[in-house]
Amino acid sequence: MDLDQTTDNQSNPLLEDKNDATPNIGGSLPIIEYWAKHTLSPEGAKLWQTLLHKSACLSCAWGTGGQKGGFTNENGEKLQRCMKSVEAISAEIKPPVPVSIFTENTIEQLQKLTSYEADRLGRLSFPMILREGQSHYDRISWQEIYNIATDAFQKQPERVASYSSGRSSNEAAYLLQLMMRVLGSNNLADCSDLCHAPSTTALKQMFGFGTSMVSLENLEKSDCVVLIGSNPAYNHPRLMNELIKLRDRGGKVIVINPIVEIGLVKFGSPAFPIKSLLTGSDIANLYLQPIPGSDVALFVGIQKYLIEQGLVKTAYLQAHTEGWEAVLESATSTSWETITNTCGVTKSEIESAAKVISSSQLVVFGWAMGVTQQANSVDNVFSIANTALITGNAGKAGAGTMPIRGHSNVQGFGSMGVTIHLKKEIKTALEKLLGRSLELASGYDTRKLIEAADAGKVDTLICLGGNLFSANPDSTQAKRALAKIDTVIYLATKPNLGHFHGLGKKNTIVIPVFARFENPHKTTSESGNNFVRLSDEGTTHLKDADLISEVEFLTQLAHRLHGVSPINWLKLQNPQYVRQLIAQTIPGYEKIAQIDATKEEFTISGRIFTEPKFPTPSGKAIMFATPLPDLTLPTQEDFGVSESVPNVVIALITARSYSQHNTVVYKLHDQYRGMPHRNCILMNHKDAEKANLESRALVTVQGDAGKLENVEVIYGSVRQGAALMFYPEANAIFKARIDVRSGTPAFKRVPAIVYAQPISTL
Ligand SMILES: Nc1nc2c(c(=O)[nH]1)N[C@H]1C(S)=C(S)[C@@H](COP(=O)(O)OP(=O)(O)OC[C@H]3O[C@@H](n4cnc5c(=O)[nH]c(N)nc54)[C@H](O)[C@@H]3O)O[C@H]1N2
Ligand SMILES: Nc1nc2c(c(=O)[nH]1)N[C@H]1C(S)=C(S)[C@@H](COP(=O)(O)OP(=O)(O)OC[C@H]3O[C@@H](n4cnc5c(=O)[nH]c(N)nc54)[C@H](O)[C@@H]3O)O[C@H]1N2
Ligand code: SF4
Ligand SMILES: [Mo]
Repeated sequence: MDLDQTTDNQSNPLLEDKNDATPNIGGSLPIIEYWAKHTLSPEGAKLWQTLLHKSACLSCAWGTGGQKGGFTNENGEKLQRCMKSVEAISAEIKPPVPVSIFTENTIEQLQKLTSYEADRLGRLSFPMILREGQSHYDRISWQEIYNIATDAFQKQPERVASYSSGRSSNEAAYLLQLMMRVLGSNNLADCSDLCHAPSTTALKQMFGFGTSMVSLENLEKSDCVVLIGSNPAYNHPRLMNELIKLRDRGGKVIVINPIVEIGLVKFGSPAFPIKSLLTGSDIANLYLQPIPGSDVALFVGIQKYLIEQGLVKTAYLQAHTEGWEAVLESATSTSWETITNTCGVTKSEIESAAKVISSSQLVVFGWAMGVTQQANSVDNVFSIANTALITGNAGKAGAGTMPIRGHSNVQGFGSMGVTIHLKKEIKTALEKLLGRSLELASGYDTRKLIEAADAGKVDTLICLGGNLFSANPDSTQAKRALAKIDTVIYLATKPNLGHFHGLGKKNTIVIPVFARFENPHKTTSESGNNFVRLSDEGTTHLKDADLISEVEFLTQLAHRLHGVSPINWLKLQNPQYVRQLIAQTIPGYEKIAQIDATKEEFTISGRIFTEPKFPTPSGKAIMFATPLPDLTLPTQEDFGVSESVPNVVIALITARSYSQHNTVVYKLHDQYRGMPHRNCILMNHKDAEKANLESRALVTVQGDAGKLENVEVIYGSVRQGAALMFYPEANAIFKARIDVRSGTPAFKRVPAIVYAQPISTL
């Protein structure tokens, strides 16, 4: 939909299908109401103190805070702190979970809690254990934890594993992988396996490195942003400020998303209180709604139009890329009919997008989970980057490929070597450090870890943050798999459903840790824009609590496992020394060696590309042709649903509501999509009518692993054939279908059947 052709957004045809409960603008007043409510509440003083503390924002990887102060970004711009960061802090400054919650409730009772209820219990404040055959979590001493953990890790290296989530520090991440690798284990599963692994996989092959090539400074030079499968109005709110500024300087925004996300049409940003906050700023010039999972077809279509019109930058391709002929050939030989049938976007809309891209000077291609959580996700990323290269938009300031990363330090985990695909340079550096060669097996990523555990091949698991149980597809399998692991150790700030459902066979230990702004020492983290921030030491509001820093726990455990040579782990309790090791062994991180003295935050060297010379063997970008996906959905029969039941089979998108952070739910409703509670399905009214379903009808949504009942139908601006439900609840109903090259599940295209709730169960 070309929004430049519509003058009045109230009658914007894109919004025709939206329900009455949905506002006409994203962001805006509810943000201010939220700020006011929380900053003026009894927790307000602590909230302000934390917001002003010199530490990196906890929430998303766009990154802000650090040494420049709570509200300033790396370019020195002020007012750069969004409501999501308040939401995240507010969750961490809650009082401790009362001891009685654990003494008075059996594990079965705790299992009845929802994600929302579990988080609202408060902060974890003492270590505890659930032993085999016991009904309650009991407090445990540190001595006993270390005894159990030391025994548990003295197993064959391939039978121990770790999982991590990107909120912990670089220092903790580095220690985790070092401890595991000294053990001889390469089983370093990480939440990025469920997230941007396809971006890393594809970009490494194409450009020789796997992160964004665009800095914030360079983004501010671009005159067009193509935003694919990303909803920054919810998940990276400050990116919205960049889009508003881009529109102000006459640039264009193309949004590619099966759902009309209201904030991507119009967004009211508090960073611009006068011109934007109340009235909203226009965001998308062009809004394309492909069938979920079909982005490759859309991008091949864009390429085909550019070829047909002679708009391909052939000289650039010849000079700076390899494999371009096959990519052009493949787009040429794919028919328009195949392209438009696969993606469900008209040829004229594809042409509009191609015209905007080719007539812009500096185009940034940004994407998130709509692209990566697909069965052909690596091809998705290839097709986007191919388009960037065909138009000469890689390797110059103001243009390029920009995966929009998730957790606030998820990218740092990858840099620190928390991955089963350890870079050769890091391996060599670690070998030098250890004075011996590292024999590393192929290792378990997150899905392989669940499969291996389910097959009884894992004895011990340490989870540095996160919620492995809720984050995975097929909750029944995840629970069963974890229950086959003898010892599961969780390090966490808050209780979550993983601690109640993801239970080990013999021992489940929950260790309470300091949040980023509470650690007794400085830590660092890395944003999606490759900027390293330093967080100062702090204190916790939890009086008399028995918390530990992640760095201390990992070094204590590693010391017990590995002794003092060749690494003196106890010395590494001071993270300054960890930073010295990072500087020696992690490419691009050399400057971290001085950060304690200089406090100088920095952009990692060798990542931001302003010239089309890439770290591949030939110095050229390598292009890959991308086959179109087969998106056939199963039939009613495949789901075993009787023909007499009116139904509709849809491609279900499982995504985030406005108020949740990953598996943790902060508020039950989603005001911007008009969804009043978590058990809703957002559908196109035409699909609902096919199954005789009125708005607000109660339905069953069934996948290949289970069903959710009493789900309320909400009509919304979703393209036909697609629907949306919230994660993690939806993980109960489908099995993992993964992209084989990256291991990432297709969370954004879950085949499901929707039918009216049988009267007897109402
Ligand atoms: N407040 C908040 N911030 C967060 C998070 C959070 O939970 N809450 N999580 C963090 C993390 S770990 C991550 S990974 C990011 C996630 O950030 P996002 O990727 O923005 O989040 P999602 O809600 O999973 O999905 C994004 C969009 O993909 C679209 N989509 C679905 N299928 C397709 C498709 O086939 N093609 C296209 N083009 N689009 C599609 C959906 O309609 C949705 O708008 O956010 C990070 N920031
Ligand atoms: N269906 C579906 N499933 C998905 C997705 C989807 O879009 N759809 N998205 C996937 C994505 S992108 C991701 S990234 C994963 C997220 O999966 P995870 O990263 O595993 O889960 P989170 O919900 O982010 O983890 C939250 C927990 O982290 C702990 N925590 C918070 N801060 C800290 C800290 O500083 N230290 C420690 N040690 N613990 C801390 C708290 O106990 C909190 O309860 O889920 C994936 N699963
Ligand atoms: S955009 Fe992300 S990093 Fe920036 S303040 Fe908001 S949550 Fe924090
Ligand atoms: Mo993520």
